Amino acid sequence: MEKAENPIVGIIMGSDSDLKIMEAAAEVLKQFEIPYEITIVSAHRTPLRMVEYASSAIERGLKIIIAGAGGAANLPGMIASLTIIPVIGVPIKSSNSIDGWDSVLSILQMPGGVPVATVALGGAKNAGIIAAQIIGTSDKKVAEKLSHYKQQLEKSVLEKVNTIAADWQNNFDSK
Ligand code: RP5
Repeated sequence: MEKAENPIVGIIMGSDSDLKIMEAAAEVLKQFEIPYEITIVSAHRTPLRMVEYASSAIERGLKIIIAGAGGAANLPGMIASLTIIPVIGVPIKSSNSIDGWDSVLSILQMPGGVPVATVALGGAKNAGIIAAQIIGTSDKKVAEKLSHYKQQLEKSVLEKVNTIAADWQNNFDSK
């Protein structure tokens, strides 16, 4: 388990095969300087570890859990049933997935009362951003980094607008 000194976000996944997707969430948290831990917790294969992880989350200082799983992806929902901190679910198209919809629906279609904030298939990056946004509601430094991130997003699109406009004009003129 990779672990910052005092992690406030827990990133968990059902299998090491999910890591290539879930590492995008870790990259975002690193970018926003939010301490996190990342580990494997399987609802099917390590159910007792799952109970222990979720039920000790608050006392260990976690504020949010990002949980990714594929196929019959019940890890995020089970974690949500065991804690009151927000759970962000990342559906993963895994080797046992039919086409990814199985994982999307397993995580998304939680019954009323036990929500999992579900991102797109493979959307670990957005899970990291949502976690940062939640932290940013009470952490000014993270909020400032998020504002800067949004400004950069806008800037990069506007640069492409200018590039496309210039390229288009050049191509048009040369016809
Ligand atoms: C799920 O089963 C895991 O989250 C993973 O996406 C999928 C396949 O696991 P492996 O067979 O690759 O370990 O529980």
